[in-house]
Order: sequence, then structure tokens, then C-alpha cells
Amino acid sequence: MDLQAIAEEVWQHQEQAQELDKLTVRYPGLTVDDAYEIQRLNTDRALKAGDTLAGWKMGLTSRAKQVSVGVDEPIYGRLFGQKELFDEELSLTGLIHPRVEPELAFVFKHRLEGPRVTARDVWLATECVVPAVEVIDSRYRNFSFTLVDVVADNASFARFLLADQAYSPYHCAWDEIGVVLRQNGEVKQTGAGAAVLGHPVRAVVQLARMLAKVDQAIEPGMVVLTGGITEAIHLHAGDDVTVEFDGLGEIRLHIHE
Ligand code: 0L1
Ligand code: MG
Repeated sequence: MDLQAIAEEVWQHQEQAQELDKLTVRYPGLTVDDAYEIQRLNTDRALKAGDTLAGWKMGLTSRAKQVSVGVDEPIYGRLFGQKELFDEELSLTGLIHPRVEPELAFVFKHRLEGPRVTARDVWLATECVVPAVEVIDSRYRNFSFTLVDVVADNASFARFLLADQAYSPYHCAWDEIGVVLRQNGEVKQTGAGAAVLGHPVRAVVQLARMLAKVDQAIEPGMVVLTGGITEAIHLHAGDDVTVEFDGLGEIRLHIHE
């Protein structure tokens, strides 16, 4: 199978915000390892085009999402620097059918690597924890994909925004943090940090161990999005979205054409 050609097809659809038919229907032999290789090939391409690797994201970290995709394992994707939002404005240009979800981001001061990383290693390597939102936008028609498809599409990553205020990793019990997601003033989703694999630190542990298999690491300065605390909600032009993180402040997002 020509993974370079498939990567090119995914890249074009990501760049042009065009819907893509499931790869696994057209290439039934595609494996999860192939899909991560497609993701890596497109990362090389993005870096050559001048983008930066800002960090990693974990996806499918809640049981609800794993059930909806029919899997029992999380996945990882790459965060690109040019896709970080710097204010509360989100343009729909370049997006197909975006959704937003609240997350907790870990920012690293030390390198974290290896197949036997523990939660203790994560805390010692973490500079701070920051409330965040991820905008996901599957390039697949109707957000319909298998595990292999979604990995090849960089785990649906589209944009991310970190709150202004960062916290010490020891500030609170991150699994107990409650979150309320509102759209135009109406409560759409509520959740707690425990929705992320029981505790968001476990998403980082799992990420480091998955990366060890492909000789990759979490580098100093990198951001790790640990996974959606609630279901993601669809975004439309004119929406005002707020995410309240209990005792930690609020993130606002205004959506426009
Ligand atoms: O960040 C996520 O959990 C998204 C992973 C991909 C699944 C989706 O697009 O809903
Ligand atoms: Mg996410």
C-alpha cells in the first residue's frame, strides 16, 4: 500500500476542508500502525511547510467516546503551533463541521519518555496545568470513521485554545474539577476531570508509553491535551460558547464565518 499517496490525500482534504470518504472502505488492509505512519508523514510535511509541533493530544479517552467509535483504547494526535488560537475568536474558514470540547492541558518543563512512565514521573515533569478547549473537525463525512481512519486524520485535531491562567500541578485534584459547557447561555454539557481515563494524568502516562513504541517523547515546552471532559458540541456561526472550570475560571469562544 502506498502510504505516501494516502497521506497526500488526507493532507489535501485537511488543507482544503473537504469531506473525505473513509480510508478503510477503500483500503481495507490499512492497520493502526499504517495510520500512525500516515499521521507522521503529514507531520513531516507540515513542519517542512513552516509549522511547529506544539505538542500532543489524546483522543477517545472517555468511555462514551470509545463506545461510539467501537474501541477500547485511546489514540494520540499532534498539536500544530499554527492551529493554536490566540484569542476568543474562532473563524469557521478552513473547517468542515467543527465541534468543541473542554479539556485540561499539561505543559511540560522536562522531557518525558519511556515505556514505564508513571503518574509520579508526569507530575515531576509538568510545569503547569491549564484549562483548555479543543476544536475537533473530522475530515470524514458525517464524522463517521473507524479507529484507523481517525488516527490517519490526526485524531480529528483542528484548533486549540489555552486559558490565560495556569495552575501548579498540585493546585487541586484534577479528576474532581467540574466543567460546564454553555452555548449561547444554555447549558449543553457538564462533566468532571474523572471522565478522562479516571484521572487526566493517566492520559499523559498512556501517551508517553504509546510514544515510546515509536521512539517519540514529550519534550520540554510541549502542551498535552488530555482528552474531552464532556461530549463535544457542534459549532455554528454566531455562537458564543463558554466553558466554566470549577474554581479555575472560564474560557469563552465566539464563532464567526
Ligand atoms: O479529541 C478527541 O477525543 C477526538 C478524537 C477523535 C474522535 C472524534 O473526532 O470525535
Ligand atoms: Mg480532544
